[in-house]
Amino acid sequence: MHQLSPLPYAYNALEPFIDARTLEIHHSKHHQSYVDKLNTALEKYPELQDKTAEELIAMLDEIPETIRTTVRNNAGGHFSHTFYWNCMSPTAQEDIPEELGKAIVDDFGSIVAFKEQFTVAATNLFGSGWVWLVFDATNKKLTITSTQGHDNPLMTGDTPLMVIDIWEHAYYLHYQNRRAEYIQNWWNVLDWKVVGQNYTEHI
Ligand code: MN3
Repeated sequence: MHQLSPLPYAYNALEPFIDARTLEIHHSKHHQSYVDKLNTALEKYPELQDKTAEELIAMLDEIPETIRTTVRNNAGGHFSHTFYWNCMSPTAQEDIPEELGKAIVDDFGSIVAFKEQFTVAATNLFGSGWVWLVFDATNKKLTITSTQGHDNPLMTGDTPLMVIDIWEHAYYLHYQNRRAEYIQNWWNVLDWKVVGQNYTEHI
C-alpha cells in the first residue's frame, strides 16, 4: 500500500508565499487522492503492490492495459508531488551550491538567464502540468522541461532536479488567475540546497 507522507514542514510554514489553506488542501486532499486511486488500481494486482511509484512509472509498458493510464496518472501524481514538497522549505537556502551553479552557468549562460527561462516556461505552460529542471542523461546537460498532467522526467529517463507544480490547485485559492505572481513568489521557498543534492547524487 502506498501512503501519503506528512509534509516536512507545517502547512503554514511557507507563508506568505504559499498559504496554509492551499498547502493543506493540496497535500491532504489532492495528493491523498492520487495515493488512494493508485492503491485502488493495484488492488487486483498483488505482484505490483510492492513497487514504488518510481518503479511503476519506469515499467509502465508492463502494467496491464486496464490500469495503465490510472497508474501513469496517479503514480505520477504521487511521485511528482512528493518531489515538489521536498524542493520547498521554510528555511530555503538561496545560495546555489557551487557545483550546480557552475553547471547552470555552463548550460544556460548565467543564473539570471536560467531563472528567466524557467519562469517563462512555467508562465507559458498550457493547461495543467509541471516545469522541471532535469539532468538530461543523453546529452549530459541541464535542461528545462515541461510535462502535461502528472507525466514526469522519469518517463524519458531524465533525472529531475527541481519542479514547480503548475496545476491551478497549487495556487488558485490565494493567487486566483495570477499564475505569474505564484511563480515569482515560489522562488522564495525553493531550497537550492536540495536541488544541489539532487544534482550531485545523480552526476
Ligand atoms: Mn498538485
